[in-house]
Amino acid sequence: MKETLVEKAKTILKNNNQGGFTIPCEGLYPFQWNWDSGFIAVGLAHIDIELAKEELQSLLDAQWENGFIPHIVFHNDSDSYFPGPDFHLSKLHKDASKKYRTTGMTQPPVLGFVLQEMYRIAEDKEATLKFIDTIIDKIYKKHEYLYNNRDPKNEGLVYIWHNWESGTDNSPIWDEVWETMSDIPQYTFERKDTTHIDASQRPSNKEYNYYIHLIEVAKAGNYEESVIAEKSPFLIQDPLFNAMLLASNEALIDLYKQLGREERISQLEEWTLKTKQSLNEKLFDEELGAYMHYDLRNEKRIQKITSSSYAPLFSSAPEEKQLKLILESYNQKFATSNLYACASFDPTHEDFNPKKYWRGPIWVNLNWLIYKGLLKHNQPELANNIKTDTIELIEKFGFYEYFNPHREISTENESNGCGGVNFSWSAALILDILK
Ligand code: 9YW
Repeated sequence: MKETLVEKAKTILKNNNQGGFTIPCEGLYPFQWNWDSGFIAVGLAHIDIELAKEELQSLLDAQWENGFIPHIVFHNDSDSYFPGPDFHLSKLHKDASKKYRTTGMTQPPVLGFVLQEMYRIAEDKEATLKFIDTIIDKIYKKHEYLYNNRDPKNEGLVYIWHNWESGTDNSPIWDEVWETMSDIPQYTFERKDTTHIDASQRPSNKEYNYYIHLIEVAKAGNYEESVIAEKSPFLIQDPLFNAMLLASNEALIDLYKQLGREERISQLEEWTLKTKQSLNEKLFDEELGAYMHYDLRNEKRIQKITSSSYAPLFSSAPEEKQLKLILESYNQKFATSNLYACASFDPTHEDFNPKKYWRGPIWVNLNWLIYKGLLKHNQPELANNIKTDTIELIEKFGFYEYFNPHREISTENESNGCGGVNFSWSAALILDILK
């Protein structure tokens, strides 16, 4: 059985490879996405480390002059996705890639720890370290960009200005933000995602109108960070995004040490310390036992638990005190016997929807982060549960984009698999989970 899963996963990655980079899902997502490529590189490292290197190189090839690494690289043309390059217009920013059209936003900064994972998996450590030496500074530059431009109060927590930057597009977290945007224009647009996927499993048109508006605000300021910080109605400190930054800082420190290169370590250590402290002091909620999102524009914490709330487990952030509370809330709400782990939104909350994208379904990348995080924090039993659930979901239903967490679903013929099929990071990360 394990062999078949591995073979299937390899075939998906091969089919989604476009020569140098991998698309997340045929038709639905026809370009290169930033954090997808990071997770895909982890899987590719198990198949052929050279493919993993190409994956990262093709993404970094589109890095902007100021260090920014965009969320989508439009290497190719395709009219199966909206909004495409003509809408995003990255050329509005003076430092944008001159080689490729991209978006003007980014995604959770996973690349630092992806390099570390590649090094762990690689057979030829020496050659892999040499490769790392050629690109590590580019990733450092991205971290520098984030800390210098997106942390206006110097708290060690960087903001995101669009829900697409969070990676968790239509999470119920954003509902409160949308409520503050009641006076925005009604845009005319033609969605493509709902031509591929059942609309009931995707965000609504009303939500897309907010997504479009945020990009229009950023474009009006030519994607200049200072204008966005001043004008965007969406300015959030996201626990997943900041946990990825922290874990990547920590990985970069480790890799620079291995490379015998000291010059950037003290800056990375300073950022690491600050981010860790603020995650625990500002974003951790003792009553809910999880890390919260903070709305910087409206100066308030958003009191809802999502799978992003547990992502800091992947970093060194949780101390004994936070860990104890996290395990309590996780066991009480997410790891119950009627559910596969781990739902993307609090299953006990009225906004939970088991089939709607980031409002409840399970995502393999978040499962992988939480699985590794539980191992890091010495919780082998819980880690093993999330591992077996992830394998079972894929084995039973296929390599879907997301899964209904209910173990027993009402109609017999209904599958737990939702969204896109033959999804790249589901394939890539199962290869790592199975090792
Ligand atoms: C979109 C590609 C992306 C992921 C995001 C996920 C979804 C939709 O698909 O975004 O139109 O960008 O939410 O995390 O990177 O797989």
